Amino acid sequence: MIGVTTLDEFIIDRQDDFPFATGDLSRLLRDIGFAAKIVNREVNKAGLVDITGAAGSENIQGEQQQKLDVFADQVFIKALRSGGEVCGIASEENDDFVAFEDDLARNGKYVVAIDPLDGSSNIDVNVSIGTIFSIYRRKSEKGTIANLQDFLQAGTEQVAGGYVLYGSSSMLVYTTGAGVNGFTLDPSIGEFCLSHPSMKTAAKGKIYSMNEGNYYQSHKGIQTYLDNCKKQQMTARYIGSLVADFHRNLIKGGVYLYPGTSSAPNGKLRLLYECNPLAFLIEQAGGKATDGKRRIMEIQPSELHQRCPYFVGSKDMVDEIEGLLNA
Ligand code: AHM
Ligand code: MG
Repeated sequence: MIGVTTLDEFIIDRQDDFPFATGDLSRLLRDIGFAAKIVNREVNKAGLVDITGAAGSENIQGEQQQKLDVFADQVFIKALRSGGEVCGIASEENDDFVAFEDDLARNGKYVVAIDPLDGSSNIDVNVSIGTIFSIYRRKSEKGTIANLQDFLQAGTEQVAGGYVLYGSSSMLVYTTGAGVNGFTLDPSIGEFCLSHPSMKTAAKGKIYSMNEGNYYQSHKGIQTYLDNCKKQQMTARYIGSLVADFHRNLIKGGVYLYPGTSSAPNGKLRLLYECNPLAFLIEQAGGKATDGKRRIMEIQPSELHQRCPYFVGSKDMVDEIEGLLNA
């Protein structure tokens, strides 16, 4: 298309970045882009139809209602199952991973960890929400059924990571380890179009994002950091949707904090499908992600839904937090 690069065109052009690529990863990324458009369509009409009701309840026509996050989960599973590149998917929505057993999918090279619709408390109130995804090469033999070890890989093993933001406009942002690129959905043509090439984040920004309701439950170092932010008249911004908070800070410069608290020492966020993909993106954009002690991407997971404290964003700001936590 003249003057516009669509996500699909961009992915195909970039396939040459991987010398032995067969196109499977490209197809997989395109499947995610396609599923995201379907989820986006439903998110945009969430207030119009009865889809935001509680899962399991019935609407006025006596039809089973589906919560939007359950719907999103099913859309991604369906798109990835039928694509043939993926042998299994771990999702925030399901206690266990889903292994695809049909012949086509068993031969898939990749596994995906995904939070299909993050920001659940914002779904019903028309505030931005997102999808976060992480792609790994499987460890198990092709042709077999995916197993837990395929998913319990450190973030450094990711072949791609990204998110979709369903906001005032919708965007898909991803990395395959060769920089970060952002695409905005043009609803008139139904395509994600390259709008934010080679995204970089500032070494230091003015924004800090934390649920400060947790202030008194947080480590002294975090309290000191927040006090310092206020003394320096920095800007507090917290949407409560990780993707939206992360996206804003990536563009403007800033830091997002979800520390461990006295009642939840590992914080709230999940390593596999929330922390790792965004850590991959921020590092590719020049920033940093840590749990206060360790580089997020080097943590060896032992459980699918493992949580970890999370500090992500502009490098100097994350360094300062790490310093205070370890003083
Ligand atoms: P969810 O997966 O249940 O939606 O929870 C994750 C969300 C993040 O998007 C957000 O940053 C965080 O939880 C907000 O938590 P809190 O309400 O404790 O501030
Ligand atoms: Mg989530």
